[in-house]
Amino acid sequence: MHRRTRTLIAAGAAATLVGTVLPSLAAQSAPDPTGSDRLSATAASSTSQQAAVWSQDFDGAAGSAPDPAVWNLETGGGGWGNGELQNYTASRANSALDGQGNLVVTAKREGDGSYTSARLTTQGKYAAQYGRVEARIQIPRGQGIWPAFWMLGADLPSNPWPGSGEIDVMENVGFEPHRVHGTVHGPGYSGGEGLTSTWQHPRGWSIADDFHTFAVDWAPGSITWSVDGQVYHQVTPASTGGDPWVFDKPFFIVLNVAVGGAWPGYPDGTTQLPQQMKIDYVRVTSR
Ligand SMILES: [Ca+2]
Repeated sequence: MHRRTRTLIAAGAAATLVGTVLPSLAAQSAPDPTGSDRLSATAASSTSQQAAVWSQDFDGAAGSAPDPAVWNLETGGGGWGNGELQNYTASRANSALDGQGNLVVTAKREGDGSYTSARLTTQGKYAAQYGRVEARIQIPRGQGIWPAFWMLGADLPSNPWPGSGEIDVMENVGFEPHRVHGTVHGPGYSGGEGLTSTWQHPRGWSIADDFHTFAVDWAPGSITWSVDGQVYHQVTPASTGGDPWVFDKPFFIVLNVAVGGAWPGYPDGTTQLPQQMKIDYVRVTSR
């Protein structure tokens, strides 16, 4: 979510990473022209062998709060470093269980023209290190809408960002309805210099049309991104160009829907509000 200097370089960055990162993936499936399918099968089979070590399923009464023992609601406005418009609140109008097993984050336009939304973190309450970190989410849609499922180094704030590191499991910007982005940021590769790649819906459909499972498989010295089991991005210490690898330590989880910002741009006449991000579960599993 930290994109202060972000410009539209995702395609170029992704092309660079194809050259530097994906050979290791290709090597695993080189004899098979449908290599991505084989990687998907590998990811799926490994999932069945994993045990849930931490899971948030959001079962509860409609209108109830996400478990305060697990989730902080960060509040306030001020742009959040990215020129964002929303004011994050702790109101059930912006974050609540729906009674059908989902946490719903709602971005709204208020009567005075301002925007409200919610940003949940597990900082100080839960942090993961390694394993599969995944969430099943139906994202919102629309110009200027920026949903994200991501992680920040648990040594914040004593170790300031970007030294603390950031793992963006899933980000979508509304002007790209059929794409999501997976990225890491760290010292020397923050802002627009993040190590990023893009997953595109195989049929070109809007990601927001249905639930999808967004995941990273995180191991010492590697992070691998997938959507619905389809692997599309991997980073290792060799990916940083000599900058420090800061991902062998605990990270806490963040879920939010931003409205506006330098990267997604701003709502326009096509943007329909309110918009909802529905999270069926957030789960961390290990072998
Ligand atoms: Ca659920």
